[in-house]
Amino acid sequence: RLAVDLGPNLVLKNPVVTASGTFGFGLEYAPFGDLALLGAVVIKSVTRHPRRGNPPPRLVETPAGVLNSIGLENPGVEKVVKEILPALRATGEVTVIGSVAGETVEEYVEVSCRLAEAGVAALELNLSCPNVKAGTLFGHDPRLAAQVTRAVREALGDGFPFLVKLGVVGNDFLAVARAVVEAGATGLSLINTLPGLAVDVKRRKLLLGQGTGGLSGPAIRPVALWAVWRAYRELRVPIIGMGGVAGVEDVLAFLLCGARAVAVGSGTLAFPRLAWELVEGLEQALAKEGVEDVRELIGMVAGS
Ligand code: RRO
Repeated sequence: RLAVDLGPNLVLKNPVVTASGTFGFGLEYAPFGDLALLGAVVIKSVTRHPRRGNPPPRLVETPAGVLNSIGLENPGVEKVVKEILPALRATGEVTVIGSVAGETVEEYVEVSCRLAEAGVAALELNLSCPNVKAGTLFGHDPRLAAQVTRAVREALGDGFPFLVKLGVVGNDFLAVARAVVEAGATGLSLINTLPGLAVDVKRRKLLLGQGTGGLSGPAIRPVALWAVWRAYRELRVPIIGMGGVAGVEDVLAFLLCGARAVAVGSGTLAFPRLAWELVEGLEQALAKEGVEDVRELIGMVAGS
């Protein structure tokens, strides 16, 4: 009842996945439940070389959501392939989606190929990191986005599923989405965090080390639903929807707007078992509504 296909050669056992970056490489989430029961684990974005990330503080909680300024900290693709992916697999039959970031087309291609060779089920090309200098370069320009997508597609060969993750501020995200789909991406991940900042009024000081950060959580949910709905209507490709998912209602809303899978991120800070609860809750909700197959819901929202 819960299986969804997210592209060529990629069937998830259910639509609930973890958002990239939320649990580092997924191992941090393993103490809370069996990762193999989730649709997939999307790992933190990986670059060719290790990166230390931005100066602290890197996380600020606001009533509307969480601001992060991690700055793409990661141990580099070598360590991820040699140590982290094997450790993740040792926990069980986990479906792993690799997330890739970089500063050049060559870096995206190299990291994508290394992760694909290491056996990830699919890739997510992160063209929208808000917290590093070159982070949104590719995701803000349809031509550059298509260029990096085409290069990765050619290197991976036909048939390997890869999605492109986009933000929706400062770019014409639909134009970028159209360009990457034409260039060979098999789907989209929508949305990355939105730009934001928080202020310590007493000290007259910005609260994040780098000044600005990426906002996630309930505040961005309507924006994310809108982006998923727009992209689905126009492009009809598989989409992982994310932004402020906190309950089964939110999962259903994303599916109805056209998402094939739904990622949880900052909602797990308060409820670490959220992802597993959403899988169970979705099963129950479908049974209650007499929906035989979750795929019946995808894109089925009607206007008023
Ligand atoms: O590491 C980060 O600061 C980060 C990344 Br790569 C991203 O894609 N989105 C985000 O909110 N933070």
